[in-house]
Amino acid sequence: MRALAFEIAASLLVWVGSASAADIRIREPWIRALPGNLPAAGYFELINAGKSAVTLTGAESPLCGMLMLHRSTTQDGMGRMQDVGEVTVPAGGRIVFAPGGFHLMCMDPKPALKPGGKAQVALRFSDGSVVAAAFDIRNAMGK
Ligand SMILES: [Cu+2]
Repeated sequence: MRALAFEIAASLLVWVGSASAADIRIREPWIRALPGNLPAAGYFELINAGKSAVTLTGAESPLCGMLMLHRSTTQDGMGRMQDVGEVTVPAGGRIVFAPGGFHLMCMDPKPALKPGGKAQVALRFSDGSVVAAAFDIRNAMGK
């Protein structure tokens, strides 16, 4: 009886304490391909339908040499980008990755990153889960 109570308590702990990939939704993912070898910025909406916070810690794509988490800011009228190590989405919350703010930065894009195609992206979270999304590849105008 005592063991059973412990098991119930333990499973409850797991249920409350961990977010799962099933709670994470990616809406309208797209990436802006630029001419030449210029870095391409990826945008989407990250929705956490779960009961605990989730933290995005990184991303990768076969079409990018490296995929980084960036945030654009304006300082003294100058646009800047900074690396952000991670982005936390509160329980039931959402974070919008959009021009002028958070974005994925695709460094060293591969030739296959061309408007009209799709880029497979894996988003990694701090609990070890990975969420895959197919990003629409748009042109410099975002079309
Ligand atoms: Cu950037």
